[in-house]
Amino acid sequence: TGPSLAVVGVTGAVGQEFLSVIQDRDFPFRSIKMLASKRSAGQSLNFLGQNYVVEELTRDSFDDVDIALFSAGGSISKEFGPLAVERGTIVVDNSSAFRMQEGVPLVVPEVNPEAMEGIKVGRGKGALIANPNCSTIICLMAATPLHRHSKVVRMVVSTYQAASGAGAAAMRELEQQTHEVLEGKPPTCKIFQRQYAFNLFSHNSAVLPNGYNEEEMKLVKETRKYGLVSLVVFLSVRNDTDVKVTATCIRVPVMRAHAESINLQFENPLHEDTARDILKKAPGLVIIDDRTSNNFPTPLEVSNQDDVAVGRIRRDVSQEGNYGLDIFVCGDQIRKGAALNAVQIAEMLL
Ligand code: 11C
Repeated sequence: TGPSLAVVGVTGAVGQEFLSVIQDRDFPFRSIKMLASKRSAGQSLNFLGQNYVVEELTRDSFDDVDIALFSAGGSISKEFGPLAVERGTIVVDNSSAFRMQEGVPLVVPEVNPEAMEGIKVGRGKGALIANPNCSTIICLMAATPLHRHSKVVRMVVSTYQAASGAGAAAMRELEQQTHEVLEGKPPTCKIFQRQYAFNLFSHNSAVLPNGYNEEEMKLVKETRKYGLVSLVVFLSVRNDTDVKVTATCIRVPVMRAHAESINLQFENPLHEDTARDILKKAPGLVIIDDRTSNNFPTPLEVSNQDDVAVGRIRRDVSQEGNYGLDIFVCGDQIRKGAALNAVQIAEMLL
């Protein structure tokens, strides 16, 4: 019983994580298709004790598929997403292809579940739902609960992004370079064209005419798609897109979890103790905020974990009174930043 599933890009880092999350959460399904490019087709794969052969993604792959989880890059999503929808499949897409398209819900289940209202399996209708960029998801998991309490008027985000955001090959490159550098050899630079191990650099996405890179502008635009997402529900200010957001995105030599420093400015005062209480109760968050032992979130301890960790919760001393807060978050990029969020969306479709 359950829906018929397809995983598109099943051999990639996120594709593989879709399978672990489906397994961990006991997601019900009656069948599952493992889809990938021609290059990976034919590989065999064991999932839940059963052998599957990876099939080539084609125009006919979606006959009889209720839910398709896509993570195979924007161009594959653009080509095959709409075809799947035509065939009645609900597509949860992890790429940036449809995120800013009007009518496509951009969803973090803890943040704005109402955005996908009316989309359900069994109604015979296909639909597209977009998973936000991982940096946006991880940021909004902490910023939204605070925003619901006291409206955020400006947010300044600085990210420390892991290799996994650039895919499995980038993770392998970081590992290989680390060995090479320690052995005194020149590092092999294929994915980033520069030394990554023992280094950091501005995010590798294209730099735009305004000086921001694409990753930074995703954080800005995706956050504003619904307004700092769900103030919507609590303040009934639908589509309040006036939150000011700026971001600096940096790639750091960490394997699979992103860290973000977030500065928030509020319309009304929000004391740091109140903020801590709000964050403690927020779903999907864990607080690591021990000033005495200087213990705060780290990418390593959230790796392979579902929850996003938040700490360094403190009043911004550059602002009068309690109008500003600084926080630091870490979240597993492949899990909550991609696969887990998509599977949570799929759960809401049932
Ligand atoms: C990174 N967030 O860490 C990126 C990768 O729009 O889904 C994912 C890009 C996206 O590099």
